[in-house]
Amino acid sequence: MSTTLTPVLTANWDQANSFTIEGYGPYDAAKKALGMDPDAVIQAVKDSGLRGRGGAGFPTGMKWGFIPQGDGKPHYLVVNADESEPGTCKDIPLMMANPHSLVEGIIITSYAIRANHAFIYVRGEVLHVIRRLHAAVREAYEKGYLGKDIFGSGYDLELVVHSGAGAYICGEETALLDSLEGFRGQPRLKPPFPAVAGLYASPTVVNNVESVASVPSIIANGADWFASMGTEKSKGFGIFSLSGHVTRPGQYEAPLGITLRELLDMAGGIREGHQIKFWTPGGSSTPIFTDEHLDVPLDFEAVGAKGSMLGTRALQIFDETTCVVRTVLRWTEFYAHESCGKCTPCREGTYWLKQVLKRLEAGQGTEDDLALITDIADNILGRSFCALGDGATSPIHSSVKYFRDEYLKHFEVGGCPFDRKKSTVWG
Ligand code: L3W
Ligand code: SF4
Repeated sequence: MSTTLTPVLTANWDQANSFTIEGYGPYDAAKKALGMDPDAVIQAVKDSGLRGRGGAGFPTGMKWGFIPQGDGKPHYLVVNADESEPGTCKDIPLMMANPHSLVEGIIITSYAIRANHAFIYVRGEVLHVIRRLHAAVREAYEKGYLGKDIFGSGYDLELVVHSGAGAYICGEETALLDSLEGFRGQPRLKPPFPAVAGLYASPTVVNNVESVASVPSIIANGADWFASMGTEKSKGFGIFSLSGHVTRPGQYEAPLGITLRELLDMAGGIREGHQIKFWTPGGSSTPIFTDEHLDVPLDFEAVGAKGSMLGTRALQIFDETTCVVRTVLRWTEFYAHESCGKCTPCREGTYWLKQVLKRLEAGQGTEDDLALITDIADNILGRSFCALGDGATSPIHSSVKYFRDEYLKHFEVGGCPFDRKKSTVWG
């Protein structure tokens, strides 16, 4: 199955010096882009079909094209490196092993949108990543790839690495902008979208790390090269993060549209002697799938058609030893803790979901509690101010849909029917 792998972002991860500028090589793609008209750079990214790799899949070139031109305002690029979705673990290894693909992508993106200031907003807990980014940015300045008159093109760019303070909500793009401005991170009303009024009320592109890091390869190899991979509407490649009950968990870079069955072939399958029970296609905010979804192409459309979301391709895989109720409780505790408190459905709803799920998991619930968690989730979904609230309902609705009997079993036996020692996931 290794023929299906597309090593681009991960190509040099095994090299000892992959994170240095020497290991990465000269910024030829940036040099090429700075010799092009900025609009031609935007058009190349539009033609490639690249869609945002942060979860929503919004067309990247189209987002860049929203930045008004000749408006007299400063423009900004902000890279969302606040990766914290449960299960999502692709941007951090990418920044550790290949930070220069991100820095080079930032130069190209900033040039295209006519920005002279860019920021990497990185989550505050990952000190090792922050240090690595600072080192990479320093190297790029020393080479003259950042700063004044880059490659003699007359184009100037300053790049700042800014660390957050560890709130999941700051991965929501407008809360991130508030935090970057020095305020408490809470989502802003959209519209206006950041492309119109973002950082300091100026036109701002907020892109995910992997989206920006993919840009140099598009400029170097051409839009057609990128568009030749993937599916009709989900072009190119992406990093698929396999975690949980897998023989060889890790990052698998592959064309969009690959299936979990194919990825598992590469990853040595489910741990020996066990079978897959359920999994997330894109982190805990995406409705869970079961063994009946092993052949669903992992692209935005096919996953959506089956009632979930491709999200961040965070494939968390659980075998038959795992209690789905306990797993959903864990995720819900996370959402209740991370809810920013701005709107009532999410602030109150995630708290009540947690309380009722605790009761259900302990075998002290009733069948009415199943209806109750569904009702609470229905009152959060579509009524919350931002995607965090909606995301919190995904595990609830999908687990009740596929594993209703397992919930019932808990109060039939008066406790959790699973032996936790057998599951290596939750301990
Ligand atoms: C200008 C318009 N811009 C949309 C832009 C918008 C944003 C992008 C996508 O949530 C999802 C969420 C998580 N003019 C525009 C426009 N835009 N219309 O397009 O926007 P949106 O609102 O669809 O998504 P979002 O609010 O960015 C992202 C899901 O991803 N997720 C990922 C979570 C993981 C992390 C992490 O760990 N880093 O965030 C997992 O499923 O639930 O649905 O830039 O401005 N007319
Ligand atoms: Fe805050 Fe949750 Fe409301 Fe989002 S949905 S604004 S995280 S309270």
